[in-house]
Amino acid sequence: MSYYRKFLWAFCLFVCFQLPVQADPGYKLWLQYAPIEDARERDSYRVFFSQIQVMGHSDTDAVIRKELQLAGSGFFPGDDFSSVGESADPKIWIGKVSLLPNSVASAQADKLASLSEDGYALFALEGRVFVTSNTEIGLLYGTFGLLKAIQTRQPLTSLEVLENPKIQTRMLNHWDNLNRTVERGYAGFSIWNWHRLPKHIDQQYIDYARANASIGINATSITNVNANALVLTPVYLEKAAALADAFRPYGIKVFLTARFNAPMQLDGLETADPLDPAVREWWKKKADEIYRYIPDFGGFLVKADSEGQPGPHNYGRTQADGANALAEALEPHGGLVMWRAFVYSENTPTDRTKQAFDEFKPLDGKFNDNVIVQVKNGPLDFQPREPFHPLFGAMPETPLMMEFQITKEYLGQDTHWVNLASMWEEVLQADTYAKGAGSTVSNVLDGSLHGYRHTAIAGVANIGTDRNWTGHPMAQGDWYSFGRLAWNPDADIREIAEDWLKMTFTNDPSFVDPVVDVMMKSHEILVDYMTPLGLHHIMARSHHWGPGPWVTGGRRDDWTATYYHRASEDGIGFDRTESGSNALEQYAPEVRNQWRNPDNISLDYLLWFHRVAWDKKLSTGNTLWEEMALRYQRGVEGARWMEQTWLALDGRIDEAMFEHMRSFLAIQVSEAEWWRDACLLYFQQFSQQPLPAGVEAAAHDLEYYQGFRRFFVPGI
Ligand code: GCW
Repeated sequence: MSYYRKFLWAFCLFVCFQLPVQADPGYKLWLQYAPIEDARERDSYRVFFSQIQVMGHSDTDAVIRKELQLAGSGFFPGDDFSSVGESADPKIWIGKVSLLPNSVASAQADKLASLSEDGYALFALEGRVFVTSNTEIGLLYGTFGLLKAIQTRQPLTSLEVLENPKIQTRMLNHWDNLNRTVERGYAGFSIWNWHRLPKHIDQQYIDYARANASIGINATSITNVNANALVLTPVYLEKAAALADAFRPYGIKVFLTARFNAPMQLDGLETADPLDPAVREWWKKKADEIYRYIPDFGGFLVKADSEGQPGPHNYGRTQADGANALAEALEPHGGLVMWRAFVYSENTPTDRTKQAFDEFKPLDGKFNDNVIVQVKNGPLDFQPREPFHPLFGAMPETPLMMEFQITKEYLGQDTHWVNLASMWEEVLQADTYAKGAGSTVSNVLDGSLHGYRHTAIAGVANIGTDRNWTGHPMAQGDWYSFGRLAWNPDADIREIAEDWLKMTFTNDPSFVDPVVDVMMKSHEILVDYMTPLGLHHIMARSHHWGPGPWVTGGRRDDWTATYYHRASEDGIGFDRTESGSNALEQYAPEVRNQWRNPDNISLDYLLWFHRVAWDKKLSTGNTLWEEMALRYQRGVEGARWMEQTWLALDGRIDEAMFEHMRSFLAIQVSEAEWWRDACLLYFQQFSQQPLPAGVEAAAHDLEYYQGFRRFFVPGI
């Protein structure tokens, strides 16, 4: 080799080692544990972090030690954390309440007495920090609480935290198929690599468990509700068991989706009739078998009699008959049935939004003790804005759980930035008036309103094989917020957003403040450019991406847009008052009275419940047509403002992340314009009025938007 070549080689090697390893901050989610840059802050935390004692030696304690090691090496690069947790003279003490030194226990008696299962306390006393709980999992949650305090730069010497989860089962629902496609998934394929399971436990499963435990999620249903019965066979149970084993130290239980006719599909029974003794026996044997693989199996999540899924209707039985057959099988093992209320049929002539209530309300009290009915946030289907589901507050004898959709099927899928917590908060804080004013949906869910024996909440996961898990970097925040709201449905969503931003990106207020502001306004902005004034279900057919107010005809009327908006020259909107479908009667009188009058109802829900003439004057002083056009325009301007706000943050965070967001925001702005233009051109055919001043005209004609085709949209 010539001298010159040798030199070139040496130079290349030198350069390679100098370059930072290709950063992939997205993978680490909110558990970045970035170095603490400010020297004074670093020193003050290091004093504590260098002397930690973890009292226990269970698998969960091992997980705690490992997390501390990871966090320590991140916060204080270069320090040695190989024996973290072994300090004999601790500055941070992590252990169960029963092991607390007497003097500490008596000084904190009140706090400790109010710790419920898996709750934790963090407090500083005489120069030490204590992390304590009654359970091992509570200690893990407490450890994550401590790390969050450091990540968000809380001074440890004044820590005073008492956290009890308000909802017992806080779960993710994966709509993941066994072939690894994900229904309504926009972040790649399923992270469950069934082919390599059970022998290979990917690090990603562990990181998934860490992330979930850090926000208190304690259950996961790993397969699609449009279920494949194969998951209940030994080949797959062995694989599911391997996942359950990996998740156990993190306090996460595995649930599976059960296909209602599995007895027929798997073992050739002639029927799946839930009242047939052979069918009941089949489910019992199946449950026994599952518990041999997964001793702490959580239970079944079931979609029945909906969108082609088999169910008790096939045998003239009720939803309670169906749920109870499975519940009876799980009961001896302590398992739960989560039975979805998303039941509707094109053959039922009533308004689709009424059908779940009509079917389930009369069954209140008829479900076995280990059944929870899982209800979507609104009566239709995860639209950008829906009123709360009328079943909340109407089933005092049957535990109801919430189903939110974290994946953004109807909210821009993977490229729009919208903080879903704002939408969820609106529903959680809605007043059902079930027991007078203040009977919020959150109080239904946490069991305080009706004294439910089980409480639960689920979010349809937005997780996939994308390097950053969720496709959109900001969609990680939806996963995070879901966990925090599942733990406490009354938590402050601004605080949640701030914590998440600080943990994920930076504590720099010149980044955090404007971004929180965008997050808090983003939902309203999206609603404005997609479905203002209570419009709903006006998206494209089947893949649901982009506008499709013209969608009509086909196999099912209740899957079209015209069924819902009913636009004509006289006006627009679905009359759900007494003169129409009377869906309003499903709400408590106080709610009904607020909403029945088109002049009193919030404009946000106007066209959900009312049919309104185009030239009706609204409270804003605009006609309906003007208001609609102005809101679409306002939405577009909002999206542009989000983009501008982001562009001004250049240089404040990781460059690749900044660029990722920049390009997504450009997509969001152009899609907001697409929604506005397509919808206004379509509705203008009926309103027959010009666009009001300030609303930009579309670049193309309606035909162009209607002819717009896209192939292979993900998620179906
Ligand atoms: O929103 C609809 C989706 C379906 C989904 C269904 C459900 C899993 O378009 O993809 O199926 O809801 O919630 O069951």
